[in-house]
Amino acid sequence: MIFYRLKQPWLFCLVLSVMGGCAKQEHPEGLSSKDGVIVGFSQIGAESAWRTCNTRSVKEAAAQAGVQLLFSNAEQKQENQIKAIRSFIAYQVDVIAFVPIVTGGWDNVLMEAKDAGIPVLVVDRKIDIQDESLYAGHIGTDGVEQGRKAGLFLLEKFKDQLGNGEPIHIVELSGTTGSSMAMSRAEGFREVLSPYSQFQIIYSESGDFLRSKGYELMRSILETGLDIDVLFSHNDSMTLGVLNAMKEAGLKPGVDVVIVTVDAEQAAINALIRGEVNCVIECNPKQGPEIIRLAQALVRGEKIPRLIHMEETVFYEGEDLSSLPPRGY
Ligand code: GYE
Repeated sequence: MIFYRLKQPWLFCLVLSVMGGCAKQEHPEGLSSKDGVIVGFSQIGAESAWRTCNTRSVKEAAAQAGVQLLFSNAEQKQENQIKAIRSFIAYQVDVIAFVPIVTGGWDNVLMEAKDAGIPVLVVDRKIDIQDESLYAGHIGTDGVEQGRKAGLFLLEKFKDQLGNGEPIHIVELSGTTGSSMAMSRAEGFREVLSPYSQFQIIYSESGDFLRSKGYELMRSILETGLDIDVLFSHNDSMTLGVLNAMKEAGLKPGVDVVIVTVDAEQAAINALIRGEVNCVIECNPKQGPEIIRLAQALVRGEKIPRLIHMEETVFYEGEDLSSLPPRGY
């Protein structure tokens, strides 16, 4: 089946709709990346403000660079990502970029991309794969470091209690099960706190990075009467749901329960300023310019770094954030 690189992305959708998993055909005569770079981008969904900002960043960067972006929203399903990647292969894109919703299950489809001679960029989250040559590089954020930062904040916050033997009860709402982000944030958090036996994670459950699940989980936790000193939430969306549940239960979040959250979307910064959360760890979603730059380098046949982490900071309670520019997500 020969698929000519149709210049109209809407035709891609047509291709996508009739596609099974076809191997790429030989480049049709006369078409090459000189005709403009085409990047196939498989995004996991729109589960959080962070994710929608990540998508916007890629789309804006592609438009700015004159790169044609074939965009697929997988709606949180890995099988949709695999289908989209196969369609990008059939469409003969120049580069495939994708956000792996979970770490496993990518070997076969990435082998197909390799066989088709299409370089792959892993974006945001990481993959667990036998043959590392199946992707050119990874650009994202350091989840382990984000977890460490959360732990270090708590060491500072509770420094006067350390040594008095009093347990410090932690509830953890983690991200999507099987995602590198959930596993890495949990790893870094535990790495810092495990030497201090007073810090006890008494409950850990996946809220799937969703606000609705953060609300539901916290509501059911509070109904059990669990004594919570700290909440470590793997993303702001879940935290925003938690805040509603705590207030409904008559609790003062940020006062009755110390809250550490990750992403640093505007709503979380606003909650920090209101004193409803105590520490916001930045996870930078604005990866678009770097992603497009790396894709263009791959099209030029250049090697790219295997791993690029975005610059990130931490926002603490009591900080003067009056000059902080709008977060954009
Ligand atoms: O923290 C969350 C999104 O993979 C870093 O996924 C991303 C995470 C982010 O749903 O808001």
